[in-house]
Amino acid sequence: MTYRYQKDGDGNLLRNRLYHINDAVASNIDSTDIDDMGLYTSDPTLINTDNNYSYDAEGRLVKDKQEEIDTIIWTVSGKVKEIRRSLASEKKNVIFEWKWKWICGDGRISLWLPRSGNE
Ligand SMILES: [Ca+2]
Ligand SMILES: [Ca+2]
Repeated sequence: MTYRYQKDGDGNLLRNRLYHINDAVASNIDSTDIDDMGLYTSDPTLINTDNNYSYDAEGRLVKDKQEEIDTIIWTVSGKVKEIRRSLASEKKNVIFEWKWKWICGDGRISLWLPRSGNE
C-alpha cells in the first residue's frame, strides 16, 4: 500500500493529510480492506480536489470518494454533524444529534449519535 501525502521535491512531508491510497493488490482479493483509489494527482493545485480524500481549510475530512461520501459537515465544536452521500450512492446519509440515553435506570447522559431513520 502506498499512502499519498503532499510532499516537496525532496520528498519531505508538507501536510499531514492523507489524500489517496494506492494498492497493488487486486480489489477482489479481500472484501474488507481498502482498495486501490486509482490515479493519484500530486499537483498542489488539484491535490485536495482530484484525489480520494478532501479537507476543509481547518484540515477536517470533508470527502471520501471511495466511501461514496460527497460531503461531511462539521459542527463548530468539531463533531461530525452530517454525512452526505454522492448522488449515485445507495448508502444512507447520516445526521447526528444529541440523544438522551438512560443508564442503569437511575441516570441519563446525552450522547452524540446518528439520528434514527437516516436516509
Ligand atoms: Ca478489496
Ligand atoms: Ca486492498
